[in-house]
Amino acid sequence: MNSPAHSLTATLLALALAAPLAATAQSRIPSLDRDDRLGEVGRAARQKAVERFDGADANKDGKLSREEVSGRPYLSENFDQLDKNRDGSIDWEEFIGHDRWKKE
Ligand SMILES: [Ca+2]
Ligand SMILES: [Ca+2]
Repeated sequence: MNSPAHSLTATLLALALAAPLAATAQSRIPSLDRDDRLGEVGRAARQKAVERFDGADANKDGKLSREEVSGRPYLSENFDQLDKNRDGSIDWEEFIGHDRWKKE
């Protein structure tokens, strides 16, 4: 078990390392209103993500509970990491990992 001081250091280090990567990933997300190939790819990817999200959202409340993802290995294994605000469910933005694509 980590001492509190050690885990704080580890957390700060993780944040320092993760932040630039997250910023890079974010800037690579194509804007959906682009009129070119990248916009097209983005729209297709968003559409696929919507289908996967809605397919898992059995009660159609716009978020995925632990139960709803129980048959989906990636989502259930990474549930805690994906649930960034720790409210016990994965919403659309947590599902796609950024906030640049609105669901509809
Ligand atoms: Ca749901
Ligand atoms: Ca959440």
